[in-house]
Amino acid sequence: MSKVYITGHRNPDIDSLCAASAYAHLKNMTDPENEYIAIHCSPVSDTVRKQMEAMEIEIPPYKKDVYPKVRDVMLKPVLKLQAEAPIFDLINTYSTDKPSVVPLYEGESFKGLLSVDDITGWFLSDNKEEERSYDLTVENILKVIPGELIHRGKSDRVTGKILVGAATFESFCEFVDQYPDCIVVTGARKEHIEYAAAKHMPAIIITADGELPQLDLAEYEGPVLKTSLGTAEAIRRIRLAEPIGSMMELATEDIDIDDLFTDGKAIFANSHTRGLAVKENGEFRGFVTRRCFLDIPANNVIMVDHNEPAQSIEGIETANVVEIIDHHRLDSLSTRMPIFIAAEPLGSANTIIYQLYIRHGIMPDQYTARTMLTGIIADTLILRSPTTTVQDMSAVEMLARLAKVPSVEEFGEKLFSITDNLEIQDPEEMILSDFKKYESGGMKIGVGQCEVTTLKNVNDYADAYLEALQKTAAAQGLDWTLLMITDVLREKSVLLASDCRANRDLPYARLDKQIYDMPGVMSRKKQLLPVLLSVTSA
Ligand SMILES: [Mn+2]
Repeated sequence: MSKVYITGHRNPDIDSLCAASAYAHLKNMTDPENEYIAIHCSPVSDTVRKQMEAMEIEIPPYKKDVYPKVRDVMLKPVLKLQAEAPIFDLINTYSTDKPSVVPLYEGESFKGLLSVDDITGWFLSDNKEEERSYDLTVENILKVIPGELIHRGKSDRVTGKILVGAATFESFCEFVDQYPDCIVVTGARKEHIEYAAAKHMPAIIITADGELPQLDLAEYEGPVLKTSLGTAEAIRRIRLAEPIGSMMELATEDIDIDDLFTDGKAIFANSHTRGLAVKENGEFRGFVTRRCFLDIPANNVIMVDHNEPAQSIEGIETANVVEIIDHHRLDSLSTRMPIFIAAEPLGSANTIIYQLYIRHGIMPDQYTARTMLTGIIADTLILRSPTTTVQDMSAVEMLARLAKVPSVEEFGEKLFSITDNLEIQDPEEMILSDFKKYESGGMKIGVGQCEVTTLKNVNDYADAYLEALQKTAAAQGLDWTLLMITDVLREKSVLLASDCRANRDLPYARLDKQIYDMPGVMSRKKQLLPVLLSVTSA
């Protein structure tokens, strides 16, 4: 199962947000093999947020970028080895699996990554010429040497080298006197055992099959274990009773789960480390090894309501674009594989998505119908914009029925009434909430658009907005900044313009100062833009 992110364009509008949600819903039904996740890729303006809230439609979650992350290649720990467990357990694990690092735990908490280098290092040092001393727990000894504890002793820990009681009693005694801190491994020899006990050797392991002779261990403080293993095997195993944690030489370095893939790769390129612990808010989540960074992963993305990489989520150039659903001019990216594209010059991306539901024979549920209806109503200005097509109208008719919306008109008025009172909004924010930039005749032009349900009170706020247009022009380095305020019910607009010589050439009646009347004008791209281009190129 792979994840596919569905995103609308940057500075998301209602059509974009609704299209991502509605399409993810359809894809999850028609392709259960994969997981489709609707997202938005740049902050949602306050106005759009309020409109979505008023229409009771959820905004898909925010995702900043689709660059490959450490998260995308992280390995989840399958084995949970306790640092206190005997090395013997680790060997059993390695014979079935051959990981280059193994996470070690202390209870439930992560202790560090044990690497194959640590393991090699331990075995090399264990087999060096000098005799080694072992630091063991009685619990671990019992885990690696099957047998019975016939005398418990006083401590749970045992430290010492290993001495075999194979010699005659006399020479054994000499050994014991010479090496007083050894764990004694011997057969069922009463004299040997009692001498070792009398000399307080740290532990005694008796390798014997049958009954033991009567032993006097009352004064002895170390543990005595009886096993049916042979002496050679008991000695081989006792070394492996050391805790796994004792093998770890270096502290484990961390990497954050949301760090970039390329940053993780760079760490491995510049160090000998075998693995890094992956942390999320300081909690251990998994680990990465060198192998994780051999191939760069790509996130799957479906672009809706846009097709230009420059308008898309950050990192789109590293992603695998698998589909495009759009109603804008094409200026798209190239792909490595053939992909599904549904591009039609309709009034809303949601109309195309509605048609895809029909194509798959799936009736949208009430909520999804409402989502698509909202997208179409928003983009077509309640079907009044000249971008509106017959398909948009029939989609709205059907979706309104499925969404149980009795009056599309009232539904639309509710949507646009949210921004109605421009007087109480922040002028600069409103200008920039839906702002597009163009270049023509050597001039840089910026045009904002706001939709309202009445233009009666324009004079109350026009001055503040004219001033804000001036400020916006300066802040953005623009020669001409305009705001189109559209009455979606009466199908007309008022245009506010910053100081510019080109104002004189506008073919609209001047109402006051730099305020113009635009009866019948609703579409920025279809009606206003051609006028602006012609007056600036003249
Ligand atoms: Mn759109």
